[in-house]
Amino acid sequence: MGDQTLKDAILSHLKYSLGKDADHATIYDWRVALSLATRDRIVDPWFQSTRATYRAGAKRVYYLSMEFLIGRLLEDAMVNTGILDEAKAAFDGMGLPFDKIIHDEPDAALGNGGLGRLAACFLESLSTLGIPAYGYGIRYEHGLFRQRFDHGRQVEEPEDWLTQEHVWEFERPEAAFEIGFAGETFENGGRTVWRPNESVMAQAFDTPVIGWKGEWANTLRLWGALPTKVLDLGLFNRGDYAGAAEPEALARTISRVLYPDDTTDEGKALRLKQEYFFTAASLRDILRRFESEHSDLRDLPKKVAIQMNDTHPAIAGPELVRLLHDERGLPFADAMMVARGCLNYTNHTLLPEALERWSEGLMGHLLPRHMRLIEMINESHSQQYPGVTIIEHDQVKMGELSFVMASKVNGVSALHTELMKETVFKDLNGLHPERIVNQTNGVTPRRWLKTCNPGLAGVVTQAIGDGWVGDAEKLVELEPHIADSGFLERFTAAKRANKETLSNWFGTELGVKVDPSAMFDVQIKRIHEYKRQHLNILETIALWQEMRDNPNGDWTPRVVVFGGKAAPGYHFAKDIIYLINSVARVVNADPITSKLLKIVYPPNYNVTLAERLIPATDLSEQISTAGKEASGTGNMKFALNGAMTVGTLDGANVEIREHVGAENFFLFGMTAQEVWARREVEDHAGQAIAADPKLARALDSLRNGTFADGDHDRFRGIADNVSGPDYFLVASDFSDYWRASREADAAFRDPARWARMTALNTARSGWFSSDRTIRGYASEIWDALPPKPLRSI
Ligand code: 26M
Repeated sequence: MGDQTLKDAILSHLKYSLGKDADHATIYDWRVALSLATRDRIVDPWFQSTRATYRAGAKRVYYLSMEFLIGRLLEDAMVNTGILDEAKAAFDGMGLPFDKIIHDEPDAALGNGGLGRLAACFLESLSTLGIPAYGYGIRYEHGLFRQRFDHGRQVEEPEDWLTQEHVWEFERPEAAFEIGFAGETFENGGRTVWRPNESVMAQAFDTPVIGWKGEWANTLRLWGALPTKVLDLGLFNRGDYAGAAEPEALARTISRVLYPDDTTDEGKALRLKQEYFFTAASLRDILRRFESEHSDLRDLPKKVAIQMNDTHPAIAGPELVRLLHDERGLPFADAMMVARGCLNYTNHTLLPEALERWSEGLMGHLLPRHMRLIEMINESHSQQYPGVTIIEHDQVKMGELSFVMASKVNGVSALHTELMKETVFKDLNGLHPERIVNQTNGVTPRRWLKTCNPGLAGVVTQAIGDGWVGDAEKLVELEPHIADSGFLERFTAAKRANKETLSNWFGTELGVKVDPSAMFDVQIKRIHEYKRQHLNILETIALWQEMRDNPNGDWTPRVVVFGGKAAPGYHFAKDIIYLINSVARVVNADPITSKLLKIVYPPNYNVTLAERLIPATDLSEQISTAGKEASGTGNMKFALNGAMTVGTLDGANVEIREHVGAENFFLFGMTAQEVWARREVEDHAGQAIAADPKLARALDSLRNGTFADGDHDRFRGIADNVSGPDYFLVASDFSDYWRASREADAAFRDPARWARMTALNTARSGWFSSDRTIRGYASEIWDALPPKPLRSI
């Protein structure tokens, strides 16, 4: 390989890896050849990283997560290895469509939303910082479902990213562990032995994750489930072909599909099996690696830091105790100490319906030894610290279990961490006041500015050089340039170009014509009542109604964009989707407002679509009921890309506003404390509706068939909810939201002011880099350092 040009490497892969002649190669062939040539540039730094870690005897970080929402990998890998321009030139030179080749890559949707995308950003930052780390998860055959709209209603279709070969991974047949379930336990020579009666193989698939400037690469190791015995030949020979294939089918269901629910805990047996499957395989791999280098298990916490991404891998606590105590003979108390010394837990939500609980019955059946160990952990904890229990109403509370088994427990924004201390973990925090720490989330500026927004990134680099890519806090160096009208013009022109590209895409892909000079107002995230997409659409309806009353008024034209999926069983969220699409159909066909308002809802929101929408956004909608959104990370991506935010004091919005300045943020709504007080007010929704005729009229339109093609009952559920219980206080926050939105309109009509404010958002968002977040985890939670200083940072 060595001195081979990239173009030669691509052609050679096309010929020798794909067996294709350049004259007959398809877009797919070119994409795979380019990916393999790029991958070749990653393998050497990957090996060197492994060797450097081994030589230094460095501590390793293990990030255990049910989800890694990695999206596409090719463009990001080319950017980080610095070959993007050369690759583009090679394809331009051959007369081949580079963009089309890049966009041929499937989007790996191995996650639901924020939690999974955070894990992906963290892996990239760990590599950028040169911290030895492994991500451990599940190699789902089917990622998050594909969303399609049928007459405005969400329809789910299976996603099948693995039908094409996944070019980034290396299969590791030799790295496999047998994982057991159920069965019984017995005593043997003073030790407890678990004899499972069901088992599957966990086999490793490794994907290298390359950091900025291509100097360091860590590993994402995903486990696929395989049968322990391929075929029951006895059954087969007797002609029972279905029975013979059963072990295989059973085993493969474990890594078959990602659960598509990002809040409600359904308590399904297969989900618990998935959790134990990947956690147990990962821990065995971690111990194997440790034992190949060290002999004293008590040193484990010096060499191993394990991060549990939410409670999904919480079984790591009892499993590690089992491996140390039952299988390796450490006394129980010592095994507990060692396990706790390694483990840490991140909490991502305060919503009670999302806190995982497993029934003792199911846990006792699938994991009998673990159930017993959980009882022992509970007893030993409550002996020392009476007043808290891990087991309640015949259920194991996974949050409490994780807390008790962790050295550090962290929240994901300053507000969320404080609320954790006051609510879900109030009692445990009282007993262990030093355990809860905050690590405000972040996003990688490589993918979320440099790669997805090359136009704006170029403007930034022209002004301050490219040091910001590896050190995003350097973006503050943009501030002096904001006085320069030439800089502001280039900044605005980059945004404008992105809006034109997106407008064309809306036209060709969705058949909606929008004006790129309008304000692009975007809300993209999972559909949830607490995120309040229904507040947004109600305000949009009210705006449309006001515009129709006075079409010659001084309006700021808007394109209101929504993106997001609803969990298949979440009926209220699906009604919100249907409402948005129904309103869009009516509004977009209205000749009176056609120059003033459009509503666009592209289906199948995913990482790739986010990369398209965020660079073209003027106004970012972050409007959750205060106290409910743990952090948000989309909010950071928008600010970084020069969008203004209209938002509540929730999650990381609070810190974004502090960083960019209150005058550069459209704040509205109640605080978390005011939300709690407001819920106690009798008929709070009725009062708010009575006080705001615009809200009353918008709600009426949901009941009078305006958007329902004569079906007057179609949106009654949403209207009644907002008028009645309104737990998420849509009605009570409506008037202030309207006010803030009109302030945004006014600011947008002053282009010089808008340009300044948006440029300040970019300049002051560097703190929200996941590099900063990972440095925080490394020093306050993991005690992990890079084994060698990297040249670039
Ligand atoms: C649980 C049980 C069964 C099936 C699925 C789940 C489950 C899956 C994902 C539950 C929650 C899941 O994710 C929650 C999540 O994404 N939380 C978000 O985390 C982000 C990163 O910290 C925050 O920015 C968001 O505010 C928070 O909502």
